[in-house]
Amino acid sequence: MAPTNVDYSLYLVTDSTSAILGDRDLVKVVQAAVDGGVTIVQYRDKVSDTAVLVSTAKRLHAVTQKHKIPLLINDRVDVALAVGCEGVHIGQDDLDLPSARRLLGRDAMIGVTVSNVEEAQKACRESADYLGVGTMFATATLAKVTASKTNTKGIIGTAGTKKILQAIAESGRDVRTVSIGGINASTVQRVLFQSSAPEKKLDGVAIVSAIIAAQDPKQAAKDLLSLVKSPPPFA
Ligand code: TZP
Ligand code: MG
Repeated sequence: MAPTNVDYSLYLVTDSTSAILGDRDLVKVVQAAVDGGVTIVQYRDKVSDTAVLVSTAKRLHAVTQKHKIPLLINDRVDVALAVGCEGVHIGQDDLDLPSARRLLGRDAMIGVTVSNVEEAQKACRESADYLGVGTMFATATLAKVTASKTNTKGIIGTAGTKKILQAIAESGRDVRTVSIGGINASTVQRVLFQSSAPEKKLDGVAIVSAIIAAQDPKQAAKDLLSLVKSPPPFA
C-alpha cells in the first residue's frame, strides 16, 4: 500500500495556462506554495508536450522532496515512472486504476476523480488511495485548462459530496478524500463543514487558482492552511 500517513489537508493542483499561471515560472510558484504549507502537489498540465512534462516534473519533484511531501502526476503514468515520483491522479477517462497500479506498483499513491457514489465505490473496490471528489462549485479553471474537454460532470456541491462520503463510510473501505472545484479562502471552511457525513469527513481540499493565480502564492497557501486547520466559526 501507499504510505498511510500522507497529509491531504491542503492539496495543490497546478495549472500551466497563461490564464492562471500568467508568465510566471510554475516551479517558482509551486516552491512558494510549498513554503506556505501545501501538503501535497499534483502536477496537472494539459498544455505541454511530453518532454516538457518530464523536465518540469523533475524540477517539481526536487522541490517536493526537499519538503518531504508527495508529488503526483495528473493523467500520465509514464511521466510518473520516468520521474520516480510518488504517484498519479487519474480521471474516469484515463488509464484504469488496476492498470495504473500494475504499472506503478503497490507503494505508489493513486488518486481518482469521482463525481458520484458509483464512481466512488468502484474506485474504493479497486483500492484507490484517495478520491478527488467534485466538482464542488462552478469554476472557471476547468474551462480554461481543457477547452476541448466536454465531459465535465457538473457541480455536486456540499450535498453531493456528503452523499459520497456517507456511501464510503457505509462501505467500510478506507480511503482518503479531498474536495475540488471553486474552493478558496471564503468557501473552504463551509466546504469542510457542510460536506462532512457523520462517520466520514473530508481529509482536505484541492485547490488550483486560489493558490496558483494568487499574487502571493506563499501567503495564499498559508492563509488557506490555517483555515483548513481551524474549526469553522459556525460549527
Ligand atoms: N477538477 C474538478 S474542478 C477542477 C479540477 C481539476 C479545477 C479546480 O480549480 P479551482 O481553480 O480550484 O476552482
Ligand atoms: Mg485526467
